[in-house]
Amino acid sequence: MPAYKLMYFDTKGRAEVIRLAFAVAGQSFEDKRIPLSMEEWQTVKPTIPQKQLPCLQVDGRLIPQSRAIMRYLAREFGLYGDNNDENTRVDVIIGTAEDFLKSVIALRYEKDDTK
Ligand SMILES: N[C@@H](CCC(=O)N[C@@H](CS)C(=O)NCC(=O)O)C(=O)O
Repeated sequence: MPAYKLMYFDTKGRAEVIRLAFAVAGQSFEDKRIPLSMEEWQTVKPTIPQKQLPCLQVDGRLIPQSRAIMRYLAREFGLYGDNNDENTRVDVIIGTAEDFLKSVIALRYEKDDTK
């Protein structure tokens, strides 16, 4: 098995589903959490493709984009289904989770308390 290192901030956000995929697969990984204080992130950022997290390191190769990472691991761990219909059901769940996350993030930064 390759050595996996998942880089993200010290929160669930876009990384938690990836962490869950490792847990479901029983695969160990380094859960590198960069402190939300932006100091360390500003040092790390220039080394990350697309300059955003999460980013997965697989034996030294860097994979950006949370959905690409999820699909990569799902294929690696046999969690993506066995045929096109099953793959598509997984894609629907991934897309729905993304929509849900976007609405949670919007709520987090909403200034109007009544909403
Ligand atoms: N489409 C990207 C979005 C990644 C993204 O927005 N990452 C944010 C944290 S959730 C980030 O790295 N923010 C810090 C920055 O842009 O400097 C993905 O799904 O991975």
